[in-house]
Amino acid sequence: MKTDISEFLEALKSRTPGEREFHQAVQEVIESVWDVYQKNPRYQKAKILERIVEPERTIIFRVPWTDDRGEVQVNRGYRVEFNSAIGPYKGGLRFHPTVTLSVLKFLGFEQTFKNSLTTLPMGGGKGGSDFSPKGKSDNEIMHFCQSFMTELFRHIGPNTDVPAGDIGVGGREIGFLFGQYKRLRNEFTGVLTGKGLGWGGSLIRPEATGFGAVYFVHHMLNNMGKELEGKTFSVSGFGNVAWGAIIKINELGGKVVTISGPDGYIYDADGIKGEKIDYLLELRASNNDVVQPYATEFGAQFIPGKKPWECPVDIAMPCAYENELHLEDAKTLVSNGCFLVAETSNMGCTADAVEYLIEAITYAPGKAVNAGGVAVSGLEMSQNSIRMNWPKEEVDLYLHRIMKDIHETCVKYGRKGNKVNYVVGANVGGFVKVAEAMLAQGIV
Ligand code: 2IT
Repeated sequence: MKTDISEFLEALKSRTPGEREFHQAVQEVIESVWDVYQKNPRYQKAKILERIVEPERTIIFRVPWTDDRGEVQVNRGYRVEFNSAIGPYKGGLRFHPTVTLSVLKFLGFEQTFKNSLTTLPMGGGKGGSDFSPKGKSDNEIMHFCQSFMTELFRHIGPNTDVPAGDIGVGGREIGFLFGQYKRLRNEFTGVLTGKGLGWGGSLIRPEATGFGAVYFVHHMLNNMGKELEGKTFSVSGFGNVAWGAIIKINELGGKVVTISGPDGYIYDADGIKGEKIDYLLELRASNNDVVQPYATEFGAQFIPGKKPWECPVDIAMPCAYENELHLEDAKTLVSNGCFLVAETSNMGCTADAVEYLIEAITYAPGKAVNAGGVAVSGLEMSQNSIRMNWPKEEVDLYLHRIMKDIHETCVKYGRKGNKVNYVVGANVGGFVKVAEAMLAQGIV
């Protein structure tokens, strides 16, 4: 069996040389679904796996713009329309200097299974640019967004492809992108999610990824006969996802002692709570991408150049970037008493860290844990379609129900003795629905 998997992966690698992140994401899914695939000749005959790893369409384009000094800048824009078997392509846009085709293919591939898990009708896609918002003025960000949309608008639409935010793309960027789309199309539609509340956005969308992740952790803990209350958490990052998670952990009686940035991490023994949480929004809006100022503001410890995984906690939630938690970090966490890692960033743990964590403690992958973000994007699409805004309580209820359903799906497909393998559960659960839809729709 192993040889077949490695043959498949070798073939993929030779067709997509150098796409390291994409290979990593595919390998994890293929290893999880291989048994199901082997037992299902219908899937094999229709070459579901061969087709599912090939994006339906990849768009790459030039994004020229002029900075505040009048100098011409050139970035590269992308949209990877990965899979539309169960709905329009759906997934975020990432603006960050590390963006490459490989990164967006891994994200679009993951998004396909994540969106399937949400139970909502959304296909998978991802896009973005190597543009760095760091140190840019609002005016420069607007000009960049307008130029980016001047090409992207012809490829997307409310029933075709619905982008949203990701790293470097928040409410401000979605506003600029939406404005330009509307101007070019002369159409006010739900083509993007994460919009402002007064113009088609959904309540809870900014908090949704973090809230959903904590709901998921709550169900994991319940399944182990444990409670969230009184547990200590380490969180990485300080952006939208970390912020939402920290709010909800506090609400449910947990304590968060770390956040991090590219410059190092903060250790706050008293817990990140109250006005300290609001301060994260200020940090993010400053466009500086550093966490050190938090230490000065609140007299907490700042540990430069390090990641927060060396702190003793009960639960770790990586909320920043792919491959931010390595095998050594995982071992340190476990030896300091950590019993649960809920990956909240997309592919936040390296493959060897995942392998270790599954055996050593309880681990759940990003595509299950962080699906609340795109789930509420799906709810924003529903509200736009019926031209309604649901109250906060209603959106939150849906979100909680969806996260509970995803947890149940993981348990259904991933139960192994008295443990749950959440990687197998999430991958198989997400895969089967997409595979069945692809089968029903013929060779397309
Ligand atoms: O990784 C993700 O799921 C997102 N960035 C959110 C995507 C979305 O369409 O809301």
